[in-house]
Amino acid sequence: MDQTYYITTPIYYVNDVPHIGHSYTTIAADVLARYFRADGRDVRFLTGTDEHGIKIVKAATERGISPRELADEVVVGFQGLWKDLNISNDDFIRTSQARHERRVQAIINRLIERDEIYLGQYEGWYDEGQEEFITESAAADNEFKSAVTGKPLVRYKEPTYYFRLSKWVDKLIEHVESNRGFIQPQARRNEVLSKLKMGVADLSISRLKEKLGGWGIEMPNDPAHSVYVWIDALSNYRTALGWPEIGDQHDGAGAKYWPADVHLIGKDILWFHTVYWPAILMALDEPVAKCVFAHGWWTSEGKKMSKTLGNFISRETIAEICSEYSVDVYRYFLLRAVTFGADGDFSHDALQGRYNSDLANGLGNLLNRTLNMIDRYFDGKLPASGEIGSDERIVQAAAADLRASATGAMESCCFGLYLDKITELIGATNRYIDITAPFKLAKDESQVERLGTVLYTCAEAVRIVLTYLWPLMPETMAAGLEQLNWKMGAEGSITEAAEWGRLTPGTQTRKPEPLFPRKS
Ligand code: ME8
Repeated sequence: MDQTYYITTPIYYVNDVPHIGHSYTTIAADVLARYFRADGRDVRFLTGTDEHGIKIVKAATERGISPRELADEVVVGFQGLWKDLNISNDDFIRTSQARHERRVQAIINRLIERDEIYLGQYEGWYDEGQEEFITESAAADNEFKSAVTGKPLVRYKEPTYYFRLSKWVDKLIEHVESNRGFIQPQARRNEVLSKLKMGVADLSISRLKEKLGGWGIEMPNDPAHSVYVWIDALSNYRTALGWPEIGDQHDGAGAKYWPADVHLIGKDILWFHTVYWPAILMALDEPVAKCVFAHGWWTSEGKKMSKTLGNFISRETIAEICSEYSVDVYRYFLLRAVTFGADGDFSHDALQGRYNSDLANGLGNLLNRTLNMIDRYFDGKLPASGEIGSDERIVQAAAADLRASATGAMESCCFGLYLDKITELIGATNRYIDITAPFKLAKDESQVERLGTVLYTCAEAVRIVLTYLWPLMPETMAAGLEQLNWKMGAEGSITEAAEWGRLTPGTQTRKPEPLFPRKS
């Protein structure tokens, strides 16, 4: 059976419009999904929208429309952005869909059957922007304001159903400690562990339905209550696969793809994914996801994004960036500019700098030089390689190193390492051209075989670079490969295609059309 790969993004709230931050997580997930699909795995890539909760209700009320109308409007923006950005998700879940709502109720019923839920009374603080219950001491530490949005916390006093979270703390600690890869990067793992070791109270998992204007998923045991939005939302990762099976149609994906290989998230929602979600799964006697990877946050032009500051990178701003450069350049920049896991800043200067150095001067130039020389010296027909020596071996070793590291780098979401290996191969090939000086060899007829070896080596190196950059920049890399008369995906998996020597001598290549014209 094919090896599966299940990757998810957070499902995004529909109270506000999509922006660069959402695009970052989704692009990263898309790159992984494309890589593993191209490498022959059976991939399921899920994204979607989180449509319940008090903040959606309030945003809709402010606009004078219903929460459903708001959700229906905003979801179009998210789906449109994913189309703009060439996102290859296999499914898109909305938490207001019946397939999800019925399964969330089935999950709650199972928890009730297992005596994991009891009725109590909540009195305390709530962060409505984050949809999060805040302990008295954490509230006091932050002057009763949200640590994330800075808005005042709200005092709640109401009956609520609790999930016996405290009962699972020891098992959670043990799980995190014995599975080093479960929380990535490592610094986040330590953060979660130390907070867990301070003790965790039971979790309120319902809100009074009347306080949500009736918007939400009804608790199956009590129509006066709605399911707390985070329990509703986290369940999406399994309900989208048709689990639990409740008699309606499903395609067996629930058993096939779970446990997920990666939940990709931003650092803001780490606790929910590494404590609440696995505890619920443990209480259901179900396996937990293999990895939760929390990436950092983007600022814009050096400041936290805000509409009033004018530095908010909305779908429209992303479209402007993509029309000035391209969708692929935007995708590349987000993953190249910062180490995955760290915070980053988006600036037009940094984008232009990266574009010119990595893409126009580095990769674009290498492809142009190679194709130009094949065109000029061999009428566009790829020459055969003669005997190779130590100069060729250096380039081949860089290609072999990239090939050997690629899958592991992607498995651990190390885009930085993956791209470093690509950059090393580009650098090694550009140096190789400087050392072997093919334009000088071309002047000496007795060196025609040597010239062939050099150009074959360059063409192979650049083909392998383009192949590995394809998951990040699918359209531009396919166009570059076409100039080499090579079709992505036609020659087996990405790892197979990246084997040295796959290009057939005699292949007719094209005159180069610059993929990345220099910008000034
Ligand atoms: O939290 N930089 O939804 P959300 C980088 N519905 N990433 C950012 C970002 C920024 N400045 N701002 C947002 C929710 N993100 C819940 C999730 S999952 C079961 C429920 C990204 O719309 C990042 O991935 O607030 C973050 O985790 C997510 O958007 C939060 O999206």
